Amino acid sequence: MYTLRSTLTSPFGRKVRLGAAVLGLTDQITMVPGDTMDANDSLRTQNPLGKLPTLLLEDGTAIYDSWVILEFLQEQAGSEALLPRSGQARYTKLTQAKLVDGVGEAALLMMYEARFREPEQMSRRWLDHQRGKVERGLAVLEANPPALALDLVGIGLICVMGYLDWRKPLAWRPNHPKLVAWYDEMRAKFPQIDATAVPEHA
Ligand SMILES: N[C@@H](CCC(=O)N[C@@H](CS)C(=O)NCC(=O)O)C(=O)O
Repeated sequence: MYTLRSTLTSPFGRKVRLGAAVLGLTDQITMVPGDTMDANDSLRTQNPLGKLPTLLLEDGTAIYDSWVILEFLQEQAGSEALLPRSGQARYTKLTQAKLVDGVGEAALLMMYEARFREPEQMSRRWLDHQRGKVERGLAVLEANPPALALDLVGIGLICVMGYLDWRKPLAWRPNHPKLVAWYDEMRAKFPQIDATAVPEHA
């Protein structure tokens, strides 16, 4: 049994929840919410970075971040469903997945700019810098949408799109019709996607 420090709203935590569903490990994971803003939350002793998600093994060992947790769970499941174990295909998938994760991290930083700074302190330059990463990344993905698969790339992109729809750091839908179609097809194909979505009133 594993303990997952996460929330239902964390996009990176959702990556782990979706990956666990694909690997058939959902029943082995109990989620314990973490508050990244609470200095007294044990999260900061489990993971000095104080970030969600963090996976705790039965002996207390902590595994982070989402990427490492997914690799760990895949190995536990004896599967290659998320990422090929070796060969060129592994590195192609890893690079695509890093692009997707980078888009998600830039979107998160755009939101954090508003969360951590007073309105008059917010840097337009910094926001534009992060927005550039999101826009360039999405443009590349729009030109060549990933396979309709819940692997590391598909999982990551679903979580990024869910986050963009929820927090709305920018409007991504009007300029990315192929990605919108990809998202809709993925949701129709894999019920785990809506099952792990941010709850309606979060
Ligand atoms: N690279 C990390 C990113 C995790 C991350 O940024 N999580 C956010 C919540 S979605 C967080 O913990 N933020 C709090 C902070 O950065 O202090 C991963 O893939 O797990």
